[in-house]
Amino acid sequence: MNYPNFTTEHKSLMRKYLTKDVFEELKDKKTLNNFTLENAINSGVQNPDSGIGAYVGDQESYTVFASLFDKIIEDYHGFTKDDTHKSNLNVDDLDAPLNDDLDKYIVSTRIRVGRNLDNMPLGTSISIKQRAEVESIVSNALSSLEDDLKGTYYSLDGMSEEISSSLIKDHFLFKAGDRFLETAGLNRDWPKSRGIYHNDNKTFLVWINEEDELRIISMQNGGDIKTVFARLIKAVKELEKKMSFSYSEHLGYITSCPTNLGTAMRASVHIKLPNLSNDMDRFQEIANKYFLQIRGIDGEHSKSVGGVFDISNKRRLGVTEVQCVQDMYDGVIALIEVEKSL
Ligand code: ADP
Ligand code: CIR
Repeated sequence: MNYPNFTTEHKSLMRKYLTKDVFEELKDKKTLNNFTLENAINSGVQNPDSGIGAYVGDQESYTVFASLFDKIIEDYHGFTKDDTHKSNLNVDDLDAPLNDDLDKYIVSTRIRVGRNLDNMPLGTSISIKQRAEVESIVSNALSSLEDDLKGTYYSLDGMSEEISSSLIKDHFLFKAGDRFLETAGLNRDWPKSRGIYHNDNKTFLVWINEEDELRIISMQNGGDIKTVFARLIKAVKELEKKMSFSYSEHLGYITSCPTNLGTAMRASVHIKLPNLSNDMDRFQEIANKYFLQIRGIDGEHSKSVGGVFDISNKRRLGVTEVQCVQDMYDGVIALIEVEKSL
């Protein structure tokens, strides 16, 4: 493999930190699952507009390709090799009272965590047989959940176009054919062993075998962030009793994209900010101050529609789950104040 042909269009963190020296050091290395540097950077090489541009194949990749991933991790999360990750899933430590403004401006709230099974390669290098094993372990565990977490698993293989499009449109299901995931090897054998579990009112959902083996999701209309967080914690604790997740003392929960390490948590709101949308510089300045990321409303790399944005915590590693939600809450309160003044 030769050093990639980067152009001025390539803006990712991978492109920034894959110097010729780092490339020479890593180009012939591979993990026990045969994951190579070429596999790790393909998504960022093929998609110049990537923000990050790299995925790992397994937990070992974070050590084998450390000269690249340590720098990406430090840049994105502000987390260094000597830092340690901490967890806090106590909902009572969250200071997020509900008020009328939150319900007025927030359309819906969603909190998700990513998880991958211990002793299993990640989706980027998993075999068709192992992927089916993941689907079976996770869907069996889900079928034993009770009360408000009780639901049904729907396989994507055989799901009608009509049902999948409506689930995607209503923000419940991941979309097919994402070009970043495609070039990362995450869409191999599509749609085999992919699916979605949800309870009747779609406030608790689990995606199986998308970017991570599990995405555990709690969501509902309106701005009651604490209730959404409490439901997510309950679900995560129930699932932990039934399976073991890939975890490292240093990096927290192991995920295929380095942006999701640590808590693997993204707490987001869809929020109406039509005035602020006319001053994107100011909007971005507030987002930076509160460690927020701004996305459009149809998922990552999508656009805002009608002045509604997806606002979420940016940091996930080296901060606790409570802090991730607190970042989002504090930032949203600040955004609403500015929106009202405009
Ligand atoms: P993630 O990595 O968190 O799964 P995406 O940005 O790809 O991120 O979003 C996945 C789906 O979740 C998309 O359909 C998106 O519109 C939806 N979504 C994200 N946040 C919210 C929210 N607060 N309310 C409703 N839907 C949401
Ligand atoms: C990119 O580099 O822009 C994509 N690979 C997405 C990176 C962060 N998002 C994610 O993990 N979902």
